[in-house]
Amino acid sequence: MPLEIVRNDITRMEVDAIVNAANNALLGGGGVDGAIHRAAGPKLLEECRTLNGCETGKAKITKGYDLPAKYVIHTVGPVWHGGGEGERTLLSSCYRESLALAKAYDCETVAFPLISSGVYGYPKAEAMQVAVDEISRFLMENDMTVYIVVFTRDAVELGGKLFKEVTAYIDDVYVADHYDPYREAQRSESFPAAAGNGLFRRAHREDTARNETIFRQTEMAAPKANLEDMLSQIDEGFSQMLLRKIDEKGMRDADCYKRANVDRRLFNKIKNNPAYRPSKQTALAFAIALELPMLEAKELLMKAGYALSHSNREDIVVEYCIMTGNYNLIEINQVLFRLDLQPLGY
Ligand code: AR6
Repeated sequence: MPLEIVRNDITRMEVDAIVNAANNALLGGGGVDGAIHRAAGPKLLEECRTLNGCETGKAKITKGYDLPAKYVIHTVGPVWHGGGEGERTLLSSCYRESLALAKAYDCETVAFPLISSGVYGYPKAEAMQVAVDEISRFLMENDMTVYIVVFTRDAVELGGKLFKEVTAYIDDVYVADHYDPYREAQRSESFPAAAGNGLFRRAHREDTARNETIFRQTEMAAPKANLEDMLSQIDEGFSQMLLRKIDEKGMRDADCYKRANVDRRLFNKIKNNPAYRPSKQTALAFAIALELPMLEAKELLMKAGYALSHSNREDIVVEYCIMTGNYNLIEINQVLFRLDLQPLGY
């Protein structure tokens, strides 16, 4: 997946390059800087001494030494002074400069911590927004897998308006869907005085009888099915519907798969194989990228053999976003991440 938010210790990331939130001297420090130097071993400091420091907003690269990563990209984030001293511009520049270096060194996978969001005091939710904006912009033009790595305790502080709305919606849907009148009636059997108790049981018996009659009538009315005929009338598949929708929207393939946070290889697999069955996360990601209204989103999902269900919290999040017209996949993934749910993409 081109952009992924993960919860991990960045020193354990098996990627081509990890990014260090360093200081101007580039001679080590606390936080993620200290952790990277400890894990890389003393040779990292030796190489850093040859770099003559680094300006705020810029980046320099070294080898990774004992780290699983081949390179460390050292960037210096701004100290937070309330937001009025160009902090956002400087922080954006850290991501841009680091990504440009990663590209120049042919890195295919890069992991960032939330630069400036520790000792330097940049509010975490805002630091995350800058990271997401800059990385997404870069990924629109480049093929790379970029991870934003956050510690568990960081994640708790990553708030946001959409997150609050979605959690409220999940609560509502859960309350509505888990209110079962029959179970309520059974529960209230131990309270003979409860009104309506017998009514529920009778309604249940009547419903069951009615359903059985409808089932028998449908069975009798159905013409004799012929399997061969049915197979010859197979519907448009996921891949076909996806390509048709891309055309109808006047999008380029790349616009669509990049918006879906799906990489080019997977998109080509889907494109070249009409019978390809993507994962549910991929199918949903394309529904979001295409900005499909609810019915069409459900149809696309169905083509891949899936449905949206209220017993699934991921589905409720996506449903809420489609209903409210929020088709920003990265934002949706941030909410899914905070809720410990699987992100969209693949
Ligand atoms: N993996 C991933 N994230 C981490 C890790 C880790 N191992 N350790 C910390 N973080 P900070 P800054 C998170 O303070 O704000 C140093 O002393 C952390 O929770 O490391 O840019 C430098 O030498 C936070 O969200 O960097 C500088 O003097 C984020 O990484 C100064 O701190 C960044 O926190 C730089 O401050």
